[in-house]
Amino acid sequence: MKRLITLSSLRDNVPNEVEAIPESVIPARFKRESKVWIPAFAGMTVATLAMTVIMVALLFLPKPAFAGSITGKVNFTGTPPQMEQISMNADPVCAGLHSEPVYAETVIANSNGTLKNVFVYVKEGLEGKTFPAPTTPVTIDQKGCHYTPHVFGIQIGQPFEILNSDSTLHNIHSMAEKNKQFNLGMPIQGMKLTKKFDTPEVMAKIKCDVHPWMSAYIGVLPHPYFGVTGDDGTFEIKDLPAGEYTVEAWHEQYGTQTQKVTVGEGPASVEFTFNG
Ligand SMILES: [Cu+2]
Repeated sequence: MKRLITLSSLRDNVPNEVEAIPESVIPARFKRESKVWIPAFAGMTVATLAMTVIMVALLFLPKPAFAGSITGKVNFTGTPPQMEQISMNADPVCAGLHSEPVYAETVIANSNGTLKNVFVYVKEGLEGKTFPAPTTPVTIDQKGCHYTPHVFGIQIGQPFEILNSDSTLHNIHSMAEKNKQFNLGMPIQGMKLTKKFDTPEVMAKIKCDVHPWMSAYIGVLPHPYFGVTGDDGTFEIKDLPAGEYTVEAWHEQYGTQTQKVTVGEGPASVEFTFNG
C-alpha cells in the first residue's frame, strides 16, 4: 500500500533539535571557507581598536609644534629716580589736554617692586626658522602729546600704524639705525599713516620733532616671541616651540640682561632684576 506523503507529514518528521556537529568531523575545505570570514571580522576589530588607541593617545599627547610659553617678571631693587615733570607750555594745545602733572616715562617702578616697560624677547634659538608677518597692525597713538605705548614690539613686515589723535601738529621721526628712517609731519587730528620695518632692531627710537619730550622705543624682530612688562612687571611670550633660548630683557635706562631658558613640554619661567 502506497503511503501518502503530505507536507504536514514531512514537517512532523523534522527533528526539533539539530545535534551540533563535532569540529573534528568538519571537512578541511569548510574550515578553510570559515577562515575567509574570520579575518574579515578580526580586521574590523583591529581597525576599530587601533582607531580608539590613536584617538585616546591624541588626547594625552602634547602639541609638538607649540610646546610652551615663557612667563616671568622683571624685578626692581633700589630707589627709583624721580622722573622729570614735563612742561607742555610750549604748545598750548598739549598743555590744555592735561589737568594733572605729566612725568617722563624713562623709569617706572611699580608698587610691587617690579619695573614697567621692559622689552623681553627671544634673542637666540630661533635661527633658521621663518615666521610670517601678521597682517594686524601695531598702532602707536599720539594722544595728549604723548606716545602710547611707550615701549612695544613689532614683527618685520607687520604694518606699523601711526595715528594722530591730537588737534595739533606732531612730527614722528624714526631714529632707527638699522632700518630706514622716516620723518613724517602729521598736522591733522585723526590722520593715520602706515610704515613697515624690514630689519631686526632692538630698539628703534621714535621721537617727535615738535615736542621734544615725546619718545618711544620699538623692538623690531623676525618672529613673534616678545613681550613688554606692564603695571605688575610681568610678561608672557606665548606658544614658543620646544628648545633652548637666550632671552634678553631691555630697559631704556638700565640696559640689557640675558638668561638661558629651556622650553620643554610645558611652560618655562624666568625672572630678571634691575637695580636702580
Ligand atoms: Cu608731537
